[in-house]
Amino acid sequence: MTNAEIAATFDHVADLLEYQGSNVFRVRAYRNASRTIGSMVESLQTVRRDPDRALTDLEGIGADLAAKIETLLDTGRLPLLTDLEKQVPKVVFDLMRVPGLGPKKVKVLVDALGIDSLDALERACRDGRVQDVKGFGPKTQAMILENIAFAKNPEHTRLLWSEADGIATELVAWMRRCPDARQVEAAGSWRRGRETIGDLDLVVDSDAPAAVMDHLERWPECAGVLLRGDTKTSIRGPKDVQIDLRVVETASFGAALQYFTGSKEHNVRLRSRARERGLTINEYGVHRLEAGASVDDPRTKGRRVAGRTEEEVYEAVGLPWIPPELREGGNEIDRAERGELPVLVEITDIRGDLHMHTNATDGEDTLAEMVRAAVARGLSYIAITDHGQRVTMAHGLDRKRLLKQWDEIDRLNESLAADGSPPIVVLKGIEVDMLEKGGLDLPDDVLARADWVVASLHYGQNQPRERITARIVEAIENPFVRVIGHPTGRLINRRPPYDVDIEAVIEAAAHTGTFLEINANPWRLDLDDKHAAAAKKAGVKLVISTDAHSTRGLDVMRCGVLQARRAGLEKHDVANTRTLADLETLMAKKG
Ligand code: DGT
Ligand code: CA
Ligand code: CA
Ligand code: ZN
Repeated sequence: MTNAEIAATFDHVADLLEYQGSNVFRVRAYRNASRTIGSMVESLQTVRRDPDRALTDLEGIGADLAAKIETLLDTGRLPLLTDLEKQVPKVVFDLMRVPGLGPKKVKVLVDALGIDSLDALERACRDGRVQDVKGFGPKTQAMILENIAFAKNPEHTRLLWSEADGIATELVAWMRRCPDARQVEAAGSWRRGRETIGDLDLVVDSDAPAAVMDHLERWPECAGVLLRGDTKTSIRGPKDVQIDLRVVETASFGAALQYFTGSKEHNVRLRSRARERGLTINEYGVHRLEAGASVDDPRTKGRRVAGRTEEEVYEAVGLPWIPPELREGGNEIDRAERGELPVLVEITDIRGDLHMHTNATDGEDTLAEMVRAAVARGLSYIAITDHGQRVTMAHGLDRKRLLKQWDEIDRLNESLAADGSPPIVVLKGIEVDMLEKGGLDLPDDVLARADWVVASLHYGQNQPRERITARIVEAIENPFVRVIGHPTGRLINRRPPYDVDIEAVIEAAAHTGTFLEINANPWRLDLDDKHAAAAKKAGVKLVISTDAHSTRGLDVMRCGVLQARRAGLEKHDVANTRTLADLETLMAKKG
């Protein structure tokens, strides 16, 4: 069994246990194990076979889970799961794919209405039977109906970029161990950094395509071969993702990488530009057309003028190299031609992280652990932004607990500074909630004492557009609010954004000098690339934040940076690329 399959098995167990109403700690243990295993690059089998290591060294894996992993590796089955599956109706899994329907709600629906399929649930909503179930009501019924349509949309079954990235990293490392492969690169939407990925595309430079394809098929995570030709093959990988491999010779490698990186629209424009110059461009290279040669023949008889590298390909059509994140067929070719491509922000430009949680609210780790992890990641400042009191579910902070946390941060900063220049400065922050009726969940006299205030909207997400927009604009106008957290509230593949007039939000942010967040959590990426580009255009500064709920959560920064790059953001567009002193100068402009 592969890591991905074992992770999925544990997730499955967690769902079933939750459906049955098991102990929350038991459920959480399986979820954490699934997350740990899902984000591992090395295979569990390798760890197990290493005499110097034990499965129990892995975070969240105790003796019981380690034994279950061994059973899965040896037999491919888990008796516990077989038992659970017998006890729980199959329909439960389909229903849980509907945004907002967790194991508990599904159980109520199944028990009360005898729902046996997604279609049956849809009918029950239309007939008005769901609203009569205790705890549901007409609003929930309408929401379920909307979300069934969302769950049925094939767009919403695409992998998150970060999930695809875990697979791509492992795959590329495997292929680079193939003795016949000279160069190996992943291309397609993964390389362009799209928020979701349909399939993975791999380009390999080799003279021995058959050997390279055999090597791919021997990958331990390969779950089946879908098709095989002379120089291309497709397999099924973890999480059912399709992997398309293309093998080319060295002279064509740059052209193939360019072609399979796409996007299709970008390639179409590049091709027509080539034609205007008497050239053809395809996955084999750029060729100068000779009399009698056909544009439509991929191995055209023309003389090859480029193909070895991507730079060469772009140069042949009179352009500088264009970063993959910009290749979406917008105005990137015109900008490249005019020498006006942005110098995109990079992960190494990021100096601070201004949104994170500790175990004072719904985070997993302590203040000290978060600070240590931030130092280890080379950050020079962070803001601790636990939830305000409205978020009761997360044990949000009231005035008293918040001031106590801030005292703790004061002491921490003093001890960090005790030996001269401190490795990091910790800002006293808070993530306040925009209340359903307007206003924030902590008073201004408390916020006035904060170094950094994030305002977010977690409740009343189904309010009408004017209400939601007014709540956010009101928060923007509060003099102490520095940034709006995850401004549209969407969860990719799970929950649509709330109905908000984003243009009005951007305008208010520009007017007041309030920042807007690019939340780097791979489920959020909020603002998205298009909205972030619109914010930049309006003169708004963005803040890329991890919203980490554990030390590991700090690692998603690069997902946010990728979206910022797709938005065309440069270093100066992102507030947290500044030194703390320069950030404070920028903050002083609000008013
Ligand atoms: P995905 O997989 O849906 O997330 O998106 P992509 O962009 O990875 O698309 P995919 O895997 O179908 O193809 C990879 C790249 O190959 C695509 O971005 C551009 C190139 N490509 C594929 N089919 C065509 C085509 O018919 N014409 C052109 N010009 N390029 C193509
Ligand atoms: Ca693809
Ligand atoms: Ca593909
Ligand atoms: Zn947060």
